Amino acid sequence: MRTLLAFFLLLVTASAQTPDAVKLELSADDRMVFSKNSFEVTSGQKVTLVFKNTGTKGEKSMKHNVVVLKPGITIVSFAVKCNAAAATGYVPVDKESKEQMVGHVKLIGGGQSATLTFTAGEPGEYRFFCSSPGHFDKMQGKIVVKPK
Ligand SMILES: [Cu+2]
Repeated sequence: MRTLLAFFLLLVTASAQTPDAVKLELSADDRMVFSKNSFEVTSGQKVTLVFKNTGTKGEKSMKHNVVVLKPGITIVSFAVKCNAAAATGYVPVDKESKEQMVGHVKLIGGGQSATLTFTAGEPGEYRFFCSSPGHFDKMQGKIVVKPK
């Protein structure tokens, strides 16, 4: 029995050390800062980014989103296009912009949450930010994708 338990624990430990899926948790509220600015994942991992807007003023809370860019794409250059995309939640929908993004979590208000799922691509630094106008200054970070 004890051997079996030890074996089971070993299995659990092993699977936790080499996960093929990872969940990243991020939140923000009316203070306009993200709860985390840096994440590390491994190339090939299935990543689930769960974003919560923890603002407590409901509809009156500041709205936020999360845009994840591909390596080499700078936030400053991309944010200009976001400012002009109010109709689509401050996320541009043209072909070039879509190619520059890994994806995005939609714009949400206080008390809401939303998710983005993607497979971690080539190793590198993937910048993320909130594209609501004027927010990226304080609301930004990076997902570092490590080689397998
Ligand atoms: Cu924001």
